[in-house]
Amino acid sequence: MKRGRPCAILVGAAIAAACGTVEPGASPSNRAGPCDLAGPPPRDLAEGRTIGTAYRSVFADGDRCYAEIAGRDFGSLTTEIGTMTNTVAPTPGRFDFREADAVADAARRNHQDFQIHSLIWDPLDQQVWGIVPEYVRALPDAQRHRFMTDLVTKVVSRYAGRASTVTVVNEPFDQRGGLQHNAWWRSTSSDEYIVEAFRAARLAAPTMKLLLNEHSSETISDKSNALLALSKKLRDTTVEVNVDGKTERRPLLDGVGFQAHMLGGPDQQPRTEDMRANLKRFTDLGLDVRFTELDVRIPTKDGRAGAEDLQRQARVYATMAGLCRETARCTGITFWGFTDRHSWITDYPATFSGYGSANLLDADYRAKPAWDSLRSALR
Ligand code: 9MR
Repeated sequence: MKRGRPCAILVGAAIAAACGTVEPGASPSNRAGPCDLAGPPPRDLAEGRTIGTAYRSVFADGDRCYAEIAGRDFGSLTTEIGTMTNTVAPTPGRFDFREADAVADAARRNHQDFQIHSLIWDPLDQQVWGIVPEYVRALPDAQRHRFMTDLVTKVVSRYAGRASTVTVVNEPFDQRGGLQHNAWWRSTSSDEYIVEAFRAARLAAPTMKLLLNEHSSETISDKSNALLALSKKLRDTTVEVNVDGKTERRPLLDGVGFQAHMLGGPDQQPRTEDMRANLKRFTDLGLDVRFTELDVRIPTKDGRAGAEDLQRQARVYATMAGLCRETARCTGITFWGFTDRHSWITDYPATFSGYGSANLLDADYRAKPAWDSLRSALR
């Protein structure tokens, strides 16, 4: 990933010279400090909802703006990689919570909500990421299943009382709505692994909000139909827990996370009405909904986006914010990063060839048109 020199350590004219390349449509740098952004921050604009961002502690090293903006302008921090299997359980018998703790600590310092993400996930199309370490894959089915429930218990109980929300299972479906035959699925050859992961999470932290998370399910499709059916099953399954000294039964599921990795090129947007109707199917079950990984990638040439694409991107951000605002059970939005300096879209150019510039701020932390359109839509 190209990073360049952190702009935040430069001052005055040196910022303009070294951090140079202003995107067309980005706000001019008439700001007092390199990390300043005009107007009220998104975190203050959506009453009753948390407007937050994914966070990775290493990005704050030597880059003041990353930590400052994440802490000041957003209402929640979510572990971007801190609670994935390969981060918390990299080798047999060893747990590593340094990254997740760092995100939790940053959220506490900034008086923010803290959310943990993507606990049980094994992306078949990105095996190179090694999310499920080899030693876990090699376990016999029953042991791998046990490892999974123990892992959920360990992580969720560690953050009980600190994290408001956890996306317990991420991306269980393929594009046609079949269950992905990944390492976790192989333990039970059915959706039972999902039910058991949720049961372990509920028992470990009865009041934490438990979410099921998917990508490309924002509209009505075979995939979102399957997600709906599984959500209903998890909602209808209850488990006995103890809350404040009282025994009660709680459903395994509180809500559904729609990742919302959107496209901002011409004619690439789903119909808003279709997304609205889809969300309603989930909230009608009494479930919360949340956009959990929102970003909007747009066509770029040599890393730069054009003015029209930036304007269309601004409209897509506003559409998603508007959808959340009008949906009573939408708990808010998590952006999958907030600056083009650190974006998974440009981290994987082979996957997203010709696209980039997906976040609200440019690589030098200047507001893009989306920053203002988002804030207007949240008000
Ligand atoms: O943004 C994350 C990226 O930096 C990591 O390399 C990758 C693998 O650890 O995970 C990315 O986040 C993913 C998220 O957890 C689930 N949905 C898809 C996101 C992008 O792959």
